[in-house]
Amino acid sequence: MGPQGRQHPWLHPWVLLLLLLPLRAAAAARPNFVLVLADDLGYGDLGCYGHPSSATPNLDWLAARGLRFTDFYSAAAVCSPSRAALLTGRLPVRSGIYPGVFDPGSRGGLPLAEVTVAEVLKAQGYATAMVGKWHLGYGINGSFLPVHQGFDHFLGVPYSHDQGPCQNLTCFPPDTKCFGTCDQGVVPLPLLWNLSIIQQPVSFPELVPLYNKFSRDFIADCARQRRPFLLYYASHHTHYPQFSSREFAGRTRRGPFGDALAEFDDSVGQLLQALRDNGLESSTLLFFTSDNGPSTLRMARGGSAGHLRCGKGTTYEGGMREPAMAYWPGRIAPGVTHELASALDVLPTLSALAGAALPKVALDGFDLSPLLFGEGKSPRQAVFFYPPSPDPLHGPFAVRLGKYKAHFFTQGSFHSDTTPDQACHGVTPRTPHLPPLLFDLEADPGELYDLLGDPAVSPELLEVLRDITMRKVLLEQRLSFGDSQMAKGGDAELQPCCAPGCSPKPSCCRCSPR
Ligand code: CSN
Ligand code: MG
Repeated sequence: MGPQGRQHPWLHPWVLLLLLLPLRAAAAARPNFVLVLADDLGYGDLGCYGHPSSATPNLDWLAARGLRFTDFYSAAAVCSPSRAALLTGRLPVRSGIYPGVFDPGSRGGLPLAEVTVAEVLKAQGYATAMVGKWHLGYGINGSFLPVHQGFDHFLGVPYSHDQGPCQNLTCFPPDTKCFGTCDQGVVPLPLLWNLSIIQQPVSFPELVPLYNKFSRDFIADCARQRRPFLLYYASHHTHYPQFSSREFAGRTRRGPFGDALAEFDDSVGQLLQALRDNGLESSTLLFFTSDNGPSTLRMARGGSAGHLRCGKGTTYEGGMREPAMAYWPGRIAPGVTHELASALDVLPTLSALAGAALPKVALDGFDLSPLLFGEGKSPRQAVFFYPPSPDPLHGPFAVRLGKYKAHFFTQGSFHSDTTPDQACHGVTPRTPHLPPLLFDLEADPGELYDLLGDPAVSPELLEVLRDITMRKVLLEQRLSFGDSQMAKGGDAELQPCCAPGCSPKPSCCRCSPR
């Protein structure tokens, strides 16, 4: 042995490198997640889903390089329950997110006992952030806000931007008239940073650039810290009343809806660029979808369900079938899938990819990773369609199994007014169907031709009907409704106000930016 003694063999640089390799592999096995949600964007609204005049170059780019879903469903036809399901992997009736949506002064919210995907990932060491529209409750002192549901950071508005006085929603150009009814007699819309109101009313034409900067900074911070992350970007676009920043107003062929959509699309482009700039594109799964179908009530300023029937608020396809894409270069091959999938599958899928155990509660979602990676079919065989005002007596209004969908009840919704089909409209009450209406969604995606309307029903179709009915009964047997959070009602005192003691309320709740 020489005078300096020999280096311990484990300290040899090559050995160290070999020891570190598995760590790097483990890091690669824990991808980042960017979850992008559009609001009230219909199945037919994007260029890549066939819209003739939308300008969606970034989403179309994603569609060409990622996996595009043709048969992806939200779990509800309105906002709050759809978002609850996306974050928890549970049918919203289980969590009590019914009927309808949360109001600015709602007492209820997504129960804190529910486990969100942010909580699952945070427990795995992920950094978590949410930007945009929450709509899962505010509560006393903001007790239902995202920072209490697993998100380390939140910049956003706690509910829909029509749930405040429209005249304060300074659209761009500034003299743009609001289209549709906004809620009067409630507080102006607040912008929150974690638990603090930093602006009230929100300046919507300046909001999206703030969201994009927040997102870029979060991504860069995580990259610097080499921490895996979840970013949930829930855009207000393309919900009514449409707004957009100066850069986008009046810039598209499709009018205000098209401008709002173009600004949303640009945000997606900025998220992609931020991933690229930080060298994270190949270690990040970006998933995009929408919360529910188009608000056709808003006519040309609402979205489009394409050739699907009806829209928002209904259990027809237009209410709940959504555009969706998964992008992860090098891992997810570009293509189109016709396999069944649901927003309910997001939590189980992300949990599996992060190596996290599933929450020990009844889940309604499946791990889609074999489908994403081209290793197999979707584990999902059925989709259940609960209406915006569900109850245990009526159960799911419709069930899809494979390519067949049976409607046991149908009901119109005012959100789907102005479509040519009166079955979609708010005037059409809940209507039972016995036998159910049965559609072949591959031959007839528009749900126009009831297969059981034909007197000569084949034994095969009767078998399909039996199978669907059995699955419906089985679900109903094992599903219990959570206590309705909306039944807790509201209290004007709970509406977020940046100047709590001010008068006269609610209009005095106004504060300038930081
Ligand atoms: S939603 O839209 O929040 O995107 O579902 O802004 O169902 O009574 C829905 N609603 C206001 C809304 C009210 C909304 C309702
Ligand atoms: Mg919505």
